[in-house]
Amino acid sequence: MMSVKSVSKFLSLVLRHKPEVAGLKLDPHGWVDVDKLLDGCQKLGKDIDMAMLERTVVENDKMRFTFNGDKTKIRANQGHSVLVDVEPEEEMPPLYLYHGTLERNLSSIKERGLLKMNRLHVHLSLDEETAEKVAARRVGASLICKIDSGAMARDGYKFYRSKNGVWLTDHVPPKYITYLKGAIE
Ligand code: HQG
Repeated sequence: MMSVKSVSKFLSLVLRHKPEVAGLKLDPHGWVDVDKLLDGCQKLGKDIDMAMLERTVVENDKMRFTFNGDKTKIRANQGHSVLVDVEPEEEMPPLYLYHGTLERNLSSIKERGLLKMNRLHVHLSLDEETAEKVAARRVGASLICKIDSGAMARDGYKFYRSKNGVWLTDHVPPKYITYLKGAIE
């Protein structure tokens, strides 16, 4: 029996980045049919049934996935590299947001700001602690960027909030960033 965590990892791969590994295509809003997903999992020898999908949606630590109303479709709430519109709400951000990264990215971020890289948005955290956790996913000294999101909003930059509360934007230019940890001038 797979753990909720390993099912979540596999769903992140399929529902955000590589639906083709399970023989699937995301619809324009990122949904896939639950039946087709379960079929695809079976074909890959993954022991995932509807009960396990339900547990993964409910118990997932970051609420990464959502069912539609009658649970015939499922999608990831954010984090995609596949071009879909999961309809995050445009919202006024708090005065500051945070982004956890590695110190080795400092000079590039100072030059170019925060870029989306492979994903559809730059992902920002509500607090420093969450940003630390994001940074800690990778090996190396961490760097926390403090974003003057209030100033960005006043300057016309748009912010979105995903269904699971992650703040998203398209680009953070260097002038809105201060560096809280690991910053070496
Ligand atoms: C970095 C996880 C050099 C950026 C997390 C990051 C998050 C630059 C990496 C979510 C740069 C991209 C997203 C620049 C950005 N020069 N490096 N100019 N601009 N970068 O994984 O924010 O568990 O696409 O700092 O918790 O790390 O998957 O983004 O290090 O919420 O749900 O380029 O993924 O959530 O990496 O993570 P990623 P991220 P889940």
